Amino acid sequence: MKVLVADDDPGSLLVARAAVERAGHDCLTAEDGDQAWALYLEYQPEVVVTDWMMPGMDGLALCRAIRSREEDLYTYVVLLTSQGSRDDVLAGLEAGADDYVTKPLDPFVLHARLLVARRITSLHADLAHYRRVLSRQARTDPLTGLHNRLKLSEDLEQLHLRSQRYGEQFSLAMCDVDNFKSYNDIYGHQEGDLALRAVAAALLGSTRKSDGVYRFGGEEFLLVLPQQSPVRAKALMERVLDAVRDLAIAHAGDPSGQLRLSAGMSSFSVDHPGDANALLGEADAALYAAKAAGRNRLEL
Ligand code: GH3
Ligand code: MG
Ligand code: MG
Ligand code: MG
Repeated sequence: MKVLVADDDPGSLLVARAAVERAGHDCLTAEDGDQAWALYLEYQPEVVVTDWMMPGMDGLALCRAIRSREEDLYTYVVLLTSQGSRDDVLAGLEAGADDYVTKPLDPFVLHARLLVARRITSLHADLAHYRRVLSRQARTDPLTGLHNRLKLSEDLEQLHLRSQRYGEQFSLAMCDVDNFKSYNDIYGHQEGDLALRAVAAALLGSTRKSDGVYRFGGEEFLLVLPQQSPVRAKALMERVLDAVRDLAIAHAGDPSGQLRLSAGMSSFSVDHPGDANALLGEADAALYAAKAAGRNRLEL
């Protein structure tokens, strides 16, 4: 681990450094709170051992600053307090310190505290890892691997705010597989699942990295096309529909004999500033029109 020790007493720093290094950790030292804060920001140590009374930022302020800043990374904070200062100990633990050691510093005691620090920081690292995994999972559609509707609502909100602020355009396209119920009826649900995965791959393959591809539900996919004029978005969507036709998935229940998509598009601009839900509704209405006009097409 990286251990930062902050103390304005050079003797105390020496003892602490020796103990930290003997325990097999890297030691950074600071002679006051401000220097400790700067080192903390630069090196992100897993453990901070800090004196209570120091020039500049004191141990309490340092502890609060660390707690207010950390996100995924947990810092284990040990306060160094003088004997008999019980109030300081309570105030320190309330400010977010994990533990305290009384001065004069006993190297053995610090070594023991570092064992605990390692266990706690590694638990926090596991926790942060699982949080990231779960967060990604919660936003991913398991069948296709595409982003799901939760991720869509978050991304769309962001994009809408950004586009409003900077006066940028974006387009949405709601896509729906034609006659998919009969595809399942003819080929079975498992083949249906494979077809949906193939469609998802075609959507990803025919859009840019900056475009968003989401599984909206069942056999419906939503494309988010940032910073695109309706004209360019329309051209892109024609290529997307082509890409799905080019998969050439046989579909006896479709008049063409192949699996195809219909899509409806809506666009945001300063002249047409609907909120995210209104835009989704417009794309859906356009999709409905595409279906009514005979499927296998894009409507605006
Ligand atoms: P339209 O051209 O009007 O869209 O006709 P459709 O048959 O595609 O429309 P409908 O909404 O009636 O049918 C959608 C079908 O999609 C019904 C449902 O069984 C199927 N479906 C939805 N999700 C999945 C899935 O995850 N896997 C499979 N295999 N089928 C799914
Ligand atoms: Mg001091
Ligand atoms: Mg549908
Ligand atoms: Mg359909």
